[in-house]
Amino acid sequence: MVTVYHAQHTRSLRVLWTLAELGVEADVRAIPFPPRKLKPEYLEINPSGTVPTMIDGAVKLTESLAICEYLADKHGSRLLVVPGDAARPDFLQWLWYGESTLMVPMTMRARIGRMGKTGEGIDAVLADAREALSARLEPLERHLGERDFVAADRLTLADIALGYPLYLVKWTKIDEVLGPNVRAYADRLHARPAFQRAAAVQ
Ligand SMILES: N[C@@H](CCC(=O)N[C@@H](CS)C(=O)NCC(=O)O)C(=O)O
Repeated sequence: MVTVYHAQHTRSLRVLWTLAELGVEADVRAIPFPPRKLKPEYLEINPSGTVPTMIDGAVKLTESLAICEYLADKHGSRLLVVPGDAARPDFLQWLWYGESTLMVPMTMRARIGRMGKTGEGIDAVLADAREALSARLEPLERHLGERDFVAADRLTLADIALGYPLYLVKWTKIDEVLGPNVRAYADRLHARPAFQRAAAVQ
């Protein structure tokens, strides 16, 4: 059984969601966030102090999407879109979009928010990050159109990658950045029983 270090509302949610979609059990170890400050022993497991970490025998991974891909691969799942499939370019685009393009402004807001500082400079950075996020959601809004999923007409890891920043948008109450297609898409993803089970793990 794989071990997953998890903190609620962090990217380890993607891993628990993937496991739930796969119907695979894991030994989930909940840790306080941020472990760098609240659980220094965790640095022996993952010196960067980031969450998640997954251990499977001799394999240790600390990138959420690498872990999801490893698990989907291990369990032969259709959450992946394999090379050669016509949907592969869309899959790659949105898989990476979720962690890189969307998470950059989202993380900026989350980190600053967590520091609890206020002031004109802080407000300007938060507003700029929100503006960037709003612009970065526009290509997704257009891509979704009538689609239910971003690639291959089924749930893939690309949706799980995107579903996390969209969850943070709702959790941090900046839903006004969501256009109608992205909002409906996020609601569909977050209504999935597997997502709800994962999000409830504390
Ligand atoms: N790209 C990594 C980022 C991991 C990451 O930064 N996780 C955040 C939580 S969502 C974290 O642990 N931050 C703690 C810190 O930076 O001290 C991934 O996808 O797993």
